[in-house]
Amino acid sequence: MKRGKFITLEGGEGVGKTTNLTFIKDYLQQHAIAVTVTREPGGTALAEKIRQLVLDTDSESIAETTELLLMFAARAQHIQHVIEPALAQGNWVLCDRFTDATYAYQGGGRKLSIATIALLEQLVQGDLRPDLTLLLDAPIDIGMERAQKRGAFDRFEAEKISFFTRVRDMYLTRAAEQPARIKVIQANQPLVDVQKDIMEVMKQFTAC
Ligand code: T5A
Repeated sequence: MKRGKFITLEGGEGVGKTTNLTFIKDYLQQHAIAVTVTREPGGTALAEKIRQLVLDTDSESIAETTELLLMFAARAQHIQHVIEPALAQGNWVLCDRFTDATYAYQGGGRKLSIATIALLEQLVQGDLRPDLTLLLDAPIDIGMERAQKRGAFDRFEAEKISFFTRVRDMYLTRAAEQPARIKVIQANQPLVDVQKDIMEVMKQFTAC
């Protein structure tokens, strides 16, 4: 059985990851590719409980290191129970956020050590890395405005603009360092144009 491909969607708050996840899933299915759609933090019953813990605004103040370890704890569970079995079966996995989010939010936003994140990445993932990452990038005010329309803010969305500026900068730095894997999509365009750009990337990727 040929191993599936691992695709992740990344970006700041409200840039359109969830909206475009469905678009990419439909594109892959139209090309007869079996796809498993999932998200982080989350993707298994236990990892979804961890998601609730880290996004909940009512919880006790969460230490930054606790937050980092919870992200990787959820990821370890997700990889073992969902991502690896799906890839091994030949399914493609389409994941709403993965470890680039940890570099961006805990590394960039919270200013935690990148070397520590890299160490945990190695411990939890071994050689597993996304084959393709679509980074939806938009000015912070646009994403926040879209996220606001959707309802009450979670624990991350309640952060300050300076936090999101560091998140965005870290994402863009990683995209500049890994241009073969991370494709930047201008997400401040009308949805139809965002999806045209995504389609171009997907055409090239599925042709390989
Ligand atoms: N996190 C996660 C970490 O800190 N570390 C980690 O390691 C990981 C994995 C998860 C939170 O956890 C943090 C980061 C996050 O803060 P989440 O739900 O994955 O939360 O992330 P959010 O960014 O909060 O997800 P959202 O659902 O808010 O945003 P999306 O999915 O990017 O946006 P979406 O698709 O819901 O769109 C928002 C609105 O905009 C509209 C949509 O219709 C929708 O109404 N829209 C557009 N409008 C106009 N033009 C376009 N081009 C549009 N595209 C979408």
